[in-house]
Amino acid sequence: MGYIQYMEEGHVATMTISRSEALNALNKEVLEELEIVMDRLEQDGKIKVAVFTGAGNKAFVAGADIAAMQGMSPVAAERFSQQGHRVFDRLETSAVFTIAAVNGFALGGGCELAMSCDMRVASENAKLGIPETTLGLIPGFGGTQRLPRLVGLGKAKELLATGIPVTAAAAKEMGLVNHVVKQENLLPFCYELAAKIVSNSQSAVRLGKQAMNAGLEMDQDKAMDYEAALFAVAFSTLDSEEGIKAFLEKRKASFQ
Ligand code: CO8
Repeated sequence: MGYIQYMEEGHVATMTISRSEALNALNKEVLEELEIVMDRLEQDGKIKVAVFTGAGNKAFVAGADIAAMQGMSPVAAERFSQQGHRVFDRLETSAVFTIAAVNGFALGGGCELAMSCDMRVASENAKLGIPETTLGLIPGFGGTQRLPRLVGLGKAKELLATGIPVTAAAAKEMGLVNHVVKQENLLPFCYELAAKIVSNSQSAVRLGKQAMNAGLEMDQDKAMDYEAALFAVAFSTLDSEEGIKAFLEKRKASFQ
């Protein structure tokens, strides 16, 4: 892996995107590497939580690589956009729970990467935004869809049309990030959350995530039916048997 530093400890993997010459901007190769890493994680089955961050203390990911986009044909641009969709959809729907540790600029494709993770924790110095309109572009890695779902249409349109990034504190206020912490606490804080998630039933976390992701795309009646169906699946697992039994026996559950 040339651009992604991979580290794992127990059931938690950390992926650090590292292209210091371009503030960790995403090119085709970085996206390919992300896809390969996700393949490995999911096949292996050991990793339950994946933390994504950027190398250094200035940028998470400063966007898609603008230099690499120069001179692209519209067809190549569409393919690049589709590659981003494939990889980011993968993060969003993965059996592995994903956390973005936003350690600095998360702009354009970087903000879109963060939004495709299940949750986001930002350091105090982080700035998030979708400045594509300043380049004559629109977000192309899912941002026009994920941002309004996270922060509401009005705020999303403001960020799109002005292109002005927001501070970590403002991002938290609008629901774009879940938590803001000091930079030195960013990874430790994410690992604390990860440890809590790892201690719960992995199948339940996965099914709950699936119900939320898919349910948001349905009308509410259908989404309720879908929830009931997945509830039945959760109910049929050994984890649910163990979780209920452990509660009644006043002991800590030991999940698979
Ligand atoms: N792509 C390529 N290189 C970049 C990028 C980027 N997104 N961001 C920064 N760099 C490079 C700079 O060119 C510079 O390189 P060099 O040292 O060789 O001149 C180096 O990183 C350091 O950057 P700066 O000197 O600019 O650092 P500053 O501290 O002055 O500024 C900023 C930091 C504010 C983050 C600034 O670098 C910036 O504005 N970057 C671009 C942010 C941006 O516009 N991002 C959106 C890109 S478009 C996008 O993401 C679309 C996604 C969908 C694509 C769909 C497919 C077609």
